[in-house]
Amino acid sequence: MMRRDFAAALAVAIVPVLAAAAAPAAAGNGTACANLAALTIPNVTIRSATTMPPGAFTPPGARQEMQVPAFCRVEATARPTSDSEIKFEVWIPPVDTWNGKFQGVGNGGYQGSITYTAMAAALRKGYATASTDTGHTGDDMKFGQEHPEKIVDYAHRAIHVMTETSKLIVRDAQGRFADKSYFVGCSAGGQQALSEAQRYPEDYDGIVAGDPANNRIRQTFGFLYSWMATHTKEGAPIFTPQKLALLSKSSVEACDAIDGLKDGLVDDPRKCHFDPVKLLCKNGASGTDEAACLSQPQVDAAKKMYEGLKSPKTGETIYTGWPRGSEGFGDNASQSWRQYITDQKEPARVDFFRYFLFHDPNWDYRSIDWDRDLAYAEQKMPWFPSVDRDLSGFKKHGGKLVMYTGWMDPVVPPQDTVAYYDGVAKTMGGIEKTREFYRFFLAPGMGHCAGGPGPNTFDALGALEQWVEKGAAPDKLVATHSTNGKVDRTRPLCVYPQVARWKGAGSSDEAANFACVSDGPAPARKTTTGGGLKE
Ligand SMILES: [Ca+2]
Repeated sequence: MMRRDFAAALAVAIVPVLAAAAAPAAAGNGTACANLAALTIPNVTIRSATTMPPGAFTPPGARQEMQVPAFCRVEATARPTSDSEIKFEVWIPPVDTWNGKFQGVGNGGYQGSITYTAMAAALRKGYATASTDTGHTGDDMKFGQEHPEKIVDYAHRAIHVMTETSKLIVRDAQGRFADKSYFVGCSAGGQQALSEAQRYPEDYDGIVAGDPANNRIRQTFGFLYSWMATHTKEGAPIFTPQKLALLSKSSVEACDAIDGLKDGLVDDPRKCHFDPVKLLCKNGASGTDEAACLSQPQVDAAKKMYEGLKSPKTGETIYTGWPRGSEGFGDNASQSWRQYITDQKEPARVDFFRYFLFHDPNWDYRSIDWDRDLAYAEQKMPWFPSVDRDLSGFKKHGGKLVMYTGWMDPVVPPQDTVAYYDGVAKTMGGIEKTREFYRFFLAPGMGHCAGGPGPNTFDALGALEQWVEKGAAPDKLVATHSTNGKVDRTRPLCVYPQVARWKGAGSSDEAANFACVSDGPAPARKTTTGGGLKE
């Protein structure tokens, strides 16, 4: 329904734009930057089009400047509905430094702002690039109150409208359409990436989805449950950061060797069943011991966090728990349960319930009925998450999708990302057929989108481009880990469900000494009864 409206809008949009581009300029030439402001695109206002010199650029609202090459900066606002106010920018390199490609970049959290740093990175590599504020300002959710269309803009429409319109603007500026279009995003950007593949399969030729927060309704329920599990009835946090770090350290120590290599990394935390009761403080513990042990409420809270949210009615999992190792593996709040769970004064994203779902700013999270309210949310807002397992539109378009996630992600549990991929494989005719267009890479010891003790820096877009442009599908991504800016470990991230195994000789800090192999009870292959994947 909505998709068809957009197709119609695009058909209308192309006509005047192409006419404008073809008329005064010589064939093959683009429109001068400043003249792009005169473009007429239905439901879009071009606010400015400015030639920017190379050098320092300070994004609106930022304190720090960035270094950028010369580009044409287009600021625009799209209003696909009367309630919409989707701001976006398109940055276009001069035609002689353009790599011929378009890159849409994603957002983080509920971030109502343009992702300038990602745009600058894309521009430096020669891409024309675009980013949107997703239709609202600021990282809180009050914008949704009385503005249902703005929630839809945030959920999936803004990225699509940005993409569709930016392609036209780039075409005008350069005198031709981009050869290939890519989308790159992590976290909320990963959700946007999967949303594009699911809802608007023709927007992009290649998509990178990192640590995708695509199961957004259930993740929000998971945040609420996790907050209640890790706080007292009075709302005091049960864990200190030190206890979270103790849990991470103890989990990894207990499970490091399961994968056959003692390297400080747990290849697959689903195989780790470390019981936090082993850290329970003994009676009469000294002060020193107390720092290295857990109280009973802490043990109980950790167990709930690992187990995740289960339906009180049926016992079935509503949202998976967080993996062992993700509790507190780094000094930053984002490298632990702190940022989204234990440091929060109230459950993270509780405003989803207040402003998006129940339209009641006074809604009390203690009143949650997990089964009833989940059913209501999923029935009322099926367009909010991006959990459609049928990617046949994207496959038919010839699109390629590279997804990655960190096995220590404390924000989006990697088990949920695995479950989504397995679900797609089941829907799309098995894992082999799915791998023809959609590949998944899990990074042991990596946190949310970046960081962590495991190798966590890799070129997913580069691998995707080889696939899209040369037909070379990636079997692995070589990842690096750095300390103080110096690479001290490299390791292949293998295409799921393969894992990296040390060959038994040479340094275990060098990727060349690892092979990608099938591991343990591999997902069920085709059987004579036509089985496919197990859930
Ligand atoms: Ca290990």
